[in-house]
Amino acid sequence: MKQNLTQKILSQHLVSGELTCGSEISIRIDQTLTQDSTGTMAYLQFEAMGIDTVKTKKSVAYIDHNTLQSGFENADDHAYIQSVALKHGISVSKPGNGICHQIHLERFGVPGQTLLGSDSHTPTGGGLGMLAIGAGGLDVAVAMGGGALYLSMPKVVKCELKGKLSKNVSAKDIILEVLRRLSVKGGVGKVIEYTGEGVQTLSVPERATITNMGAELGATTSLFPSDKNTQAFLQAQGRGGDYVPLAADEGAEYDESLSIDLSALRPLAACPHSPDNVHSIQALIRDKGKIKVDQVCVGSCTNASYLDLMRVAAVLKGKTVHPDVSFTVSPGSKQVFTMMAQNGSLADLIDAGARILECACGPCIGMGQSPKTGAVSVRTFNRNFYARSGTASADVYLVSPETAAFTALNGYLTDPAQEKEIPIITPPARFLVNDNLILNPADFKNIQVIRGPNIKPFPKNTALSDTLSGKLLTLLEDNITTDHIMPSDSKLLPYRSNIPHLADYCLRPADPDFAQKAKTHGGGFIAAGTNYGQGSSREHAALVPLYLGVKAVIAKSFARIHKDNLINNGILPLTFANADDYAKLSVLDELQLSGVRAQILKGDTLTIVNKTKNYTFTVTLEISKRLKQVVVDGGVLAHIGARK
Ligand code: MIC
Ligand code: SF4
Repeated sequence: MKQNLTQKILSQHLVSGELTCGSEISIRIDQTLTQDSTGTMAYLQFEAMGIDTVKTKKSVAYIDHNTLQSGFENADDHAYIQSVALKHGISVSKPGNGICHQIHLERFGVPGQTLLGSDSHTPTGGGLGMLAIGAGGLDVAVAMGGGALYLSMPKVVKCELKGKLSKNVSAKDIILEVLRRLSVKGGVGKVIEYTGEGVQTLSVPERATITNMGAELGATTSLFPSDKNTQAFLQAQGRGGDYVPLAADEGAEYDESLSIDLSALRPLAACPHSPDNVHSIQALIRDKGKIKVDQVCVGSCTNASYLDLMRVAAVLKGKTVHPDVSFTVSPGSKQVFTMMAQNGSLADLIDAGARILECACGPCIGMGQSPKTGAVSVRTFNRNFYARSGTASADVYLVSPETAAFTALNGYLTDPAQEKEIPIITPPARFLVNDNLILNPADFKNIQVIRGPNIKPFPKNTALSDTLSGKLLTLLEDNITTDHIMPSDSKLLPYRSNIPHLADYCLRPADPDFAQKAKTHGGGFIAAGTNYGQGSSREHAALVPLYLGVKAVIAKSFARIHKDNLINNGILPLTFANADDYAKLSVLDELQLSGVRAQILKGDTLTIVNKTKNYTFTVTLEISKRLKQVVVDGGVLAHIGARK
């Protein structure tokens, strides 16, 4: 049978199941990655599993998110991660080495292998032809221990790229166009596979920009073939031996398809507050006039490659950033940073007025550089969710590096297609390779795990009760993100290993009184619209509600990673059988489910009694038999314990 590339990689890694859409499969995981803001929890969970050494081909613990050390907390987390990782056979990428996805692409990704990462942008590896998937920390901990990843077989969408990008139009504009067409929920349950002659016009880092931001579609992952450009990239990284050619079979079938004419594409921007609120910059200027800009930030795992930053430097060379713009640059990795220092382009950026930040996530996750009140901030990042910048009143636009560079000079949102052509920058024949900030476990013996006072135990669930009752604590709208559920900024990120501290901030951007209500009523239920839990993979968005006594979330639909995180922690992700029932609910209605365990194990529907309004409604829990047992046991750790 003719296979698409997704099917090929999946069948080579298949442990159980059949590749039919929607059915549960499990796959072998070759590599894992964690980062520090999800890593502490993932390693605490890994330790709880009692496994000595990881069973993967390669596992790397990156420290790249929580790098502002304004108290002891982040440094405590770093020390814990470094020691626990080395002890268990995991390589460590020290702070200063760069952003996990950029480094993994440069130094570790292998075409055709599987990668599971405790970060939603793990699909960046798809730019190299890897099947790279983001997940919660617990799933990654299981994979490190040699366990398979269970997922429901996604639909495979063919995205055919035709032609070639025109002047100053960028790979970022391609993914913004896909987001414009498919929306932030358009990719749920799907893999986006890129094909067509346009693929050959894109280098690996450009492909990685596209697969990275495919996370914003809600997609399981995105995938490019492995071809001559992949080979050139790996050779330039001194890893030519990792190259394998990979492509879909000629005439392979896909579940859905779309096609993009690259030559017709114009520079785009995702407007506040959603990555799919995409408009052409030309149209924005036409409709709104000049949009004055206060801040421009270049960086993040989407757009901080050597090519991206060299283009920005080429625009800024010999010029000065607009007087009203604060302009920051965070290189994606030490490799990028050093190469730009050596070839002088870093000097061009500094000279033009760039505020050079360390190579880390930085402003993308609100680790510093929050803009001023009511600011317009133009960023090359991948998420512009409400309040994520750390300034709730700010308007964040997501654009390409080319758009960002001209905007920084002009002081207003600028269409780069109307500016002079940026000289073509060819990928280097040889990147500068120096892995001295990667610690290898083989070089460290008799490691003691360092647990500073910021490392607190995490909440564990117990077997599901047969009767669940309590108040409906909140009624939320569509597209609630995990940034709403568990906000992150420079003040909160240091407490990622301290769930009791985080609890007070749960859902604050969406419902400021939520934590108080949950505490007053001893827990209860959450109800929401479609695509609940989109965005970050942070398991904290399940662990914190668990700590606050949330028993079930009832939504019109869920985002994949968050739904898995809820199940993994024994919270029921229930879907309204009839979406109209959402509107009948009011906050503080008393809800009750009885005979829950038997209902779950026997079928896919459950009945909820609204005791306040005296009616019943039906919800569904359409998950595999295996997951039903997990949730009934009280989550993955309780499930493993119960079955030992
Ligand atoms: C993000 O971009 O939101 C993060 C921070 O990288 C998260 C992980 C986290 O919340 O720690 C992600 O994308 O999964
Ligand atoms: Fe870091 Fe931002 Fe990428 Fe998340 S999206 S991994 S915070 S750079």
